[in-house]
Amino acid sequence: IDAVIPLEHRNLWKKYAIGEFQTKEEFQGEFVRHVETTLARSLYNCDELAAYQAASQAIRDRLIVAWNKTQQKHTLRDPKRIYYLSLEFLMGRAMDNAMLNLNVKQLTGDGVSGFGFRLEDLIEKEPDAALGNGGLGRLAACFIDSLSTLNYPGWGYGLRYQYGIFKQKIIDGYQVEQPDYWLTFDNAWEIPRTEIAIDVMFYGYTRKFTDDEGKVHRIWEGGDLVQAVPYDFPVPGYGTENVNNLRLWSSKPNREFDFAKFNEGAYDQSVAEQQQAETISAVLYPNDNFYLGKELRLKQQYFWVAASLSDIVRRFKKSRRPWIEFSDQIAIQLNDTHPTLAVVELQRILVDREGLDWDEAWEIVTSTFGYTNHTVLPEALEKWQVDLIGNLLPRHLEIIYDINLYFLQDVEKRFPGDHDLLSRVSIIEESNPRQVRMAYLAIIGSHKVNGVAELHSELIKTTIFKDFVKIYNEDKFTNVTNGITPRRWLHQANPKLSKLIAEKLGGYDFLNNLGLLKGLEKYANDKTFHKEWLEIKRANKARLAALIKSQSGVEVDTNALFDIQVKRIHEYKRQQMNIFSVIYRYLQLKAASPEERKKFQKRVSIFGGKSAPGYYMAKTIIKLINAVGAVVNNDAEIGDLLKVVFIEDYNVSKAEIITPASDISHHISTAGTEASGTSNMKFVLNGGLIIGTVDGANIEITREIGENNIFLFGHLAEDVEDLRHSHRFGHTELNPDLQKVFDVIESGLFGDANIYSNLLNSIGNHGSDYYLVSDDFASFLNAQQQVDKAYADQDAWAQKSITAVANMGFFSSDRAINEYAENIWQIEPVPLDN
Ligand code: 7GP
Repeated sequence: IDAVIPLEHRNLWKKYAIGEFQTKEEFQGEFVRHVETTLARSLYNCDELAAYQAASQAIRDRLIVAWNKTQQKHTLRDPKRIYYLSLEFLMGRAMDNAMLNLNVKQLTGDGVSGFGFRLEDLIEKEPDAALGNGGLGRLAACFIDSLSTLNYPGWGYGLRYQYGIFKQKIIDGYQVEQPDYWLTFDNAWEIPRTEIAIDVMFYGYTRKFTDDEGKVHRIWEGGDLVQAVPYDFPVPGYGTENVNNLRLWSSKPNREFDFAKFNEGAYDQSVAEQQQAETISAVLYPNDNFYLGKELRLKQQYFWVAASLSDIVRRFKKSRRPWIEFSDQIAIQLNDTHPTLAVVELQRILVDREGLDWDEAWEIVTSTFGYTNHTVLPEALEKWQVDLIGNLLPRHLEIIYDINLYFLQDVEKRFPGDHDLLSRVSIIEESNPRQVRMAYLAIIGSHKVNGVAELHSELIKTTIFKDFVKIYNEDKFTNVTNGITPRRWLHQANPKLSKLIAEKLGGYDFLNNLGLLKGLEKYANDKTFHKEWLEIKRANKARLAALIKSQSGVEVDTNALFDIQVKRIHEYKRQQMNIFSVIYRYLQLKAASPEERKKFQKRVSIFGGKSAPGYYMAKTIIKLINAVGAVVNNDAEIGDLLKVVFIEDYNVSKAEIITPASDISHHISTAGTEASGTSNMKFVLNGGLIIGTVDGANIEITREIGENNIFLFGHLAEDVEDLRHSHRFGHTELNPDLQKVFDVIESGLFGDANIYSNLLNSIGNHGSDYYLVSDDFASFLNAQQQVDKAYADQDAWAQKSITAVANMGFFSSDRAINEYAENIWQIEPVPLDN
């Protein structure tokens, strides 16, 4: 490349190249320039928002320089790349993260304070990039952080929703949804790439034609075109100059077909079509662990997959390598089944457009893709109606049929006469209406399938994908236990703890090598260290108490045990069981004499999380939590002994305040239902202990930190089927303590009992109690008692907490990404240039 650019140009360029900020004065100069030129404001009307925007522009400039360098280096070296396809990236805020990763937080703080601003206030001005629902989307965000930090050449591909996950208001105790228009002000953290717009087609028909050599082809034509415009989000690594890219697509009307209508004078129609095109990437579907068969969602999926693959293939073709090298150069990971159409699209590109033979193309496809499953819940598995796909993507449906045909022929050869097996594993479910089973298509189209925690990866092999284990080699199925980035979830969220750990370990290396936390173990019995440790927890609790006060007006005592459950509201996550136990505690307090009461451990029971807008049961649970809070928090007899708060609009930036403040947190899904969980890891990493079921990653956390440092309870996954069966056929009595709780709810203590009757009837009154709330209730109450007892001895508690943190190294997303890189993607880090 250098050879074609004259030396004098190169030198001139070098002379003016932008470097890193060395001093606060350099930053201040850039800050003023951005206020005056980029924002067209001045000293006299630079408010906090403008100051945030100018500061972020200044930092973003530095980020972009590093991003450019990284991309140029990758273009030059042309290493194998990983593309992570995820319909959700729950990024949260960018500025704090960028400052920490570029190591300019101190000088930025000093810089803005020179103009009378506090950096903390500016950070608060940034809206969350909330382009995800929960665990799956936040995992993707942690993963691209690790890809950058570990110098892997990796891009994320997703959608640039104009509306992220809705904002949650609590009105009269109920969840009310408000739109999250996060792009009101210019977003400094994205770079529009209008010059690389890609056409994506929908509808139309397929046509058969025979070429000169007599070969029969099918092509797809006559459809509507929509444009995909990429927006690039630089993703900085920590302790490296490497800055990877997250490319999010935005849908725009296709200019050509628009103008035609416009010319004909069909004015309003052309405008309507414009708006329709923009609808595709307008809004994130707000469901977590739940599949909804809406056409617009299918459009989103294909739009994003088609644009991403076209981009990937274009980049590959620039290298002029033969097709056979495609999977030596490219790995694509499917984050759940949402991008499964990519399997079909790549096959279509290779066969219909590039003229490869079916088998040759299929070999390339299957060695390129890997598929990660994130749930075994049946209601979350995608099954698209055959007719819906056939109408929107007629050629893709043909290809799906062919993939299925060849697959079933193969199965038939290996298991002759097993017709049951054939119908069980067919991609097409012969139901009415017929459906395409996306998970099966993803398995058949990938070379590796993984679950996200050990138990989950075992469960998918023995339940939902059992037949495929028989058909394929067992080692097609593997496990990669989830992880979290210690940069955001320790260093950024809990700067005090991060600093204390750095002091003890002699530096911040643990942020790149979380195993080094092990070095804390020798302080586990050190009483002075306990004091420092608990002091930080206290400070973090005070920070959360202030948030609670400002939001709900409730004052909480930071001496109380902070007991937290924040995550999406879902029956399987069992917030209902938690609030029932809080009611039980309240009843016990009320029944106790004033003397006895004093012996109770003070608690603040903190809940937070969104319900899917159409999820009636989850919404009822939110209402119940708020109603209990209204009664308990205003009971003068109880005072600080028990408070119940629901934190409105739980999101990433609130999680950064909530997580470090926890003494105990709840991860209490019915055994076998939570694939992994990742907030469990965040809480323990921040010195909070957990009360949990033997489910998901709780099991591996226990293995790592020791069973004395976690409060486990409840039935095991292997017992769940039998228990459910017994509910159906036996007559099972409700747990007596739970019955007492139901009785007071039914007495109207928390408002009109009718509001809760469906919730209660799903458990008691011959309800199926599918999530085993009653079966686990006694064991749950017992675990709560153990928590109270343990908390009474603060030194013993600190020892548990420190020991737990010291052993959390395994749960870094760096470890997870290294496992994917080695076992699934076969990619290597690209070393830094010096
Ligand atoms: C979640 C799982 O529920 C959670 O256990 C896991 O930690 C997380 O993925 C990351 O792997 N699943 C979803 O958020 C989800 O919507 C269905 O999965 C597609």
